[in-house]
Amino acid sequence: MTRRKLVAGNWKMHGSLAQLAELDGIAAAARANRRVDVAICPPFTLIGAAAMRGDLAIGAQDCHQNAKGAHTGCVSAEMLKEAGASLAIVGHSERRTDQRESNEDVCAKARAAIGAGLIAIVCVGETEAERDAGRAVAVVEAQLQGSIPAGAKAAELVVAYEPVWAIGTGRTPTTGDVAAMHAAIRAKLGALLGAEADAVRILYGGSVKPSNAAELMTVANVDGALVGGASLTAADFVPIIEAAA
Ligand code: G2H
Repeated sequence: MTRRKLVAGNWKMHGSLAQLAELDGIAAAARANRRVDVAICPPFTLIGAAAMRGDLAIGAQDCHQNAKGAHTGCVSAEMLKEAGASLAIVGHSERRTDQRESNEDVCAKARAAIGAGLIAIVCVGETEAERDAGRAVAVVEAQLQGSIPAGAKAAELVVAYEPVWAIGTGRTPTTGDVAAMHAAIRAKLGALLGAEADAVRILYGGSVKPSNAAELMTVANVDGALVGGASLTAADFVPIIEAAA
C-alpha cells in the first residue's frame, strides 16, 4: 500500500513570534513538494499566529482529554482546533516522563484529539535500558495496546516511533533496527485495528536531520518523520521535507 509521507516538526518549548518567519520557507517547500504532508507543532502560544500566517498545517504538542472544565493550565483539543490546529502530538516520551503520562492518559488524549477533528500523532518508544534488555518490541507493543483508541481510522491516527535514547542525542538506530520495529508496529496495529492498519502512517523520530533523512525515508514502513531540533529553521527542515518527497 502507498501511504503519503508526513514530515512533522515538533518545536517543543522553543520558538517566538519572530521565529514564525521560518514558517514561510517551510510552507514554500511544502507547496513545492505536494506529495508530502508537512506540519509544524509549535508551543500552544504560537498556534494561532502560526495558523494565520499561511497554508501550512499546524499542530499542538499535547491536549487535555476533556473538552472543558476546571483544569488550570490545560488546553483542550476543541480549543486547539478553534485556534487553527489540525493535528496534536500525544504521548511524547518527554511528557510520559516529565508529566508521568500513562498509556491510559495518552489513549484518552488521542480519543479527545480525534473527537475534536484533529489528527492524533501517538508517540511510542523504548528506553536504552529496555532495548539493551531485549524488550524494545514488547515495550512498544504494550504502549500501542494501551495508547491507541479502539476503532481509530487511518485518516485520524498517526504513530510516531521515537526511541527515547535517540531523542536529541544525535544517535539513531540502524536502518535494520528501524525496519524491524516499524514492521512490529504495523503488525500490532493490525491486531488492534484490523485492515485499517495498512493505511496508518508510522513516523520515525529521534535525531532526524538533513544528513540522515533520505536513508531513513527508504526504510520499509517509514512513512515520514517527527523532527525536533532540525525543525526549528527552514534551512534544516526543508531538506528533510525534500528527502521525503
Ligand atoms: C524526538 C524528536 C522530535 P529530536 O523528540 O519529536 O526530537 O529530533 O530533536 O530528537
